[in-house]
Amino acid sequence: MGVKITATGHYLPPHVVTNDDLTVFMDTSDEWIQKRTGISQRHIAINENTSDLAAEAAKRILASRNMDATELDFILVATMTPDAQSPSTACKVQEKIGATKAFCFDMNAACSGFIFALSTAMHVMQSGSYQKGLVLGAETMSKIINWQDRSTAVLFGDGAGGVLLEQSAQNYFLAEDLHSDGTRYMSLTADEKAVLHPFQSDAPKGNQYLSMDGRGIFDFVSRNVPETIHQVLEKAACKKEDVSWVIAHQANRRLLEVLSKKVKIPLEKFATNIAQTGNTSAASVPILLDQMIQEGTIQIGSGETILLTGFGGGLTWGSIMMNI
Ligand code: 4VN
Repeated sequence: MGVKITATGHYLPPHVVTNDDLTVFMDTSDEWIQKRTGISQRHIAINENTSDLAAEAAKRILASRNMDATELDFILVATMTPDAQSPSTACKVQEKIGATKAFCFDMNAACSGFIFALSTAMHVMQSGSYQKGLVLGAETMSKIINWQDRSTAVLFGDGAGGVLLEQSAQNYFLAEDLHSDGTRYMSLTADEKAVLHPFQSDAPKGNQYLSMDGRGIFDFVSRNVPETIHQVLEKAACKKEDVSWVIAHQANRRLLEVLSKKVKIPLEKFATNIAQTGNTSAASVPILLDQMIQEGTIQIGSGETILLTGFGGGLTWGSIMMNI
């Protein structure tokens, strides 16, 4: 039983915030942000929540395949910024697009969310019980960012992307390698919930904002992500030269340079859109994949080998090798 990606799509909210726009209320500069991160601008959602972005991406995916939402068996949304704890973002997407038959749920693996969700959905489909499903990564990071904190506020943006999975005779997924290290969960926290009941005097107060040990995360990624890339290549019995594109989570351009050097895959094979979108967490990989397909750099059905890799809060990290 095989599974393949048959369509992709993405949606970026129209409001663009440039680095210079940030300097109006924050002590930072376009030069510093570009040099340290590669980011020039990000899209910020105005009057749209995560499910709105995800639903728009979903509509675009279905339109590109000429498929009706009623054909979907499931919708899986990877997000760390859901509209609410309940209902799930995926159920709101279902309502917005009319996917009446689908079962819907969210998954949270922070910036690795799309990789973990794609793996999960692929295995759900390999059971043979489902024909068609959407896997979306969608975030409104702007609502959990502390806009007074220049060390994190300059890094993130909003957006959504995703893929349509369908059953096929051949399996296009070659290998995967997924990891977590919960002992280092403090390295990236966001929207920690307060305990509101009256039975505990020292109840946690919660913290809405994203908080990140940037140096710690950067070092973790530099060490662990080359390893998962090597692992997934080995599991797929592929050579580095077989990889047409590495589509990595867009967290920092300098990090992509570090990864390229360490795994000895040329930087030209590391796709990037961070200059335009910033770090969109779980949405970054599917947004970039769809942009490359739309501009014709990657063609569905070409059989090219693509390596997807994600990493971030949890800590979580992992890779998927696939043919497209
Ligand atoms: C993976 C990474 C990051 C991340 C960490 C640090 C960082 C991005 C710190 C140093 C600073 C420039 C910015 Cl590597 C975030 C996530 C979460 O998605 C995942 N930027 N920086 C500098 O140069 O001073």
